[in-house]
Amino acid sequence: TPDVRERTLIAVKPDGVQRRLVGEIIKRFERRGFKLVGMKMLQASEAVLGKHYHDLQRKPFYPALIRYMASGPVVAMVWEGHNVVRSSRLMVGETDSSQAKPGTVRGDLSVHISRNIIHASDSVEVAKKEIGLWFHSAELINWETSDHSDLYQ
Ligand code: DGI
Repeated sequence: TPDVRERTLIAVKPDGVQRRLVGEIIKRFERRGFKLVGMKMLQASEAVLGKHYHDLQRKPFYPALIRYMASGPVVAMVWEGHNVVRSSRLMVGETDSSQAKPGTVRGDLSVHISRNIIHASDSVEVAKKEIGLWFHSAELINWETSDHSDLYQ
């Protein structure tokens, strides 16, 4: 039986919210068959963003990245389902929007790496850390979808 409890953090970045792409992005994950288990709009603090992008601290683009991510609201979500981390990365596309394939969120909706509209965790381990950073456990809802047997064996 497939592990249907895997979770990932998806965030619509400030440019995605400004461009009114929240609904479009949610639609893609819903239609794929993933389950939304947490969602909130917030303006991220530099403290959270510093932890979230800890590994990029020494990159030349880091200060601009933090400024951009703190510049307006983001919509943070936790999505659940079989292989959701890997599948989401495929749905989101390459980091550099100009290399992202058509059919992906970035490849359909953005043109530059510095404004790539969406975040998706890049491994199951990282997803656990990021979900813990962005959400309190009480903000995540355990619920059953009525179409489970249409999505999974
Ligand atoms: O997991 P990703 O978001 O696809 O990529 P990442 O974790 O390597 O980088 C995090 C974000 O940092 C990415 O979504 C956009 C930004 N970034 C990464 N590399 C560059 C960059 N921004 C600029 N301007 N230039 C870069 O080379």
